[in-house]
Amino acid sequence: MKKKIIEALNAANGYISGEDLSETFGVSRTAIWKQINILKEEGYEIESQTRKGYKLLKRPDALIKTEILSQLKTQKWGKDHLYTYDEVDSTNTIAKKLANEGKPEGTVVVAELQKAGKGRLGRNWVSPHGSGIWLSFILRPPMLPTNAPQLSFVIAVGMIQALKNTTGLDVKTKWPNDILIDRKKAVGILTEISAEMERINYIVVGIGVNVNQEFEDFPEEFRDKSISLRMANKGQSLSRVKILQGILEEMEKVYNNYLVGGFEPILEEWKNNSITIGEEVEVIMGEERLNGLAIDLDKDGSLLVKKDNGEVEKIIAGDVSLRKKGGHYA
Ligand code: BT5
Repeated sequence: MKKKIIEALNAANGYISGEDLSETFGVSRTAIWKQINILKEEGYEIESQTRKGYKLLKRPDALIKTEILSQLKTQKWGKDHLYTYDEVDSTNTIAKKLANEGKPEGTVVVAELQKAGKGRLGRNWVSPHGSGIWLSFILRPPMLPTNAPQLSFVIAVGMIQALKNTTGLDVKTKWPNDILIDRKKAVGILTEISAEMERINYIVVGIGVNVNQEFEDFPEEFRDKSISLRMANKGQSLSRVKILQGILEEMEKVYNNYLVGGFEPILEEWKNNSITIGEEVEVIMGEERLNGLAIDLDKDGSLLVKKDNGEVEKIIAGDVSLRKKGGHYA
């Protein structure tokens, strides 16, 4: 009902009377008035005038259902199973719980704030209130668990296309699935899997997008390695709702294309947008460190690094830093 009222107010492009709304939706004027009050509490600016009715002045850039669902052009994702929260420990934890309860592919969880946002390998992901997109979704790909690493690339390609479409910024992939702008991290991706030997039960993909933070909002220890879309957009803030919609739409498309068309086109697209290939890199794999030139990706997505002695190493998993005079970038 709230969503319908917002759409009606939006379409009216001026005042619309409580009576018209109540007739259109077949509910009492008091019911309409109650919904309007809830919308105001959610951050919508709505003017009410005794004779004229209601007029929508401003929509909030809040990750709430009414906003996300309005004009969301996915086939399925986020439509029937969308969970929005003001505050959570981690959206991935919630998505895993929902997946264990049997929620379907395309179930989406978003929060305004994460108190214990997770990075890979037990690291943390800083997720302040209202300035980023902290998102997780459930996948149930009909494939062998051994192919699951391919999904990291599918997700990265989906993100690149979504961010290009919605912001026009020059976004790049860093192996395996960071998204960088100006060589700094704008997006982090954490993929968690539940599988048996021959079947994937589910995959939860967690994506953190720094949208409207300013330089000082990042903790000092990784300020020089992090960036928000706003910082890259000459300080102009961006609509998190529009970007989230773009992510869901593009991700659903890229994922479905991958299920039909296979990994090769994904890998091509990843490489076309990569800032890794051709760079001097340092790879950290547990205790081990390796330096060399990133020359290509293997057809399974592994990183091929040519060492100084000319040998080529195939890296299946690890943390890659791009080397630059005087320092390293994460
Ligand atoms: C990642 O880990 O990049 C995966 C981050 C995934 C976050 C999303 S948010 C929604 C979902 N729910 C969750 O709980 N998580 C997912 P990793 O490659 O390990 O990078 C973590 C490192 O990046 C940290 O150790 C910091 O150095 C740095 N970092 C932390 N917060 C950051 C931020 N907001 N922006 C840029 N860098 C950050």
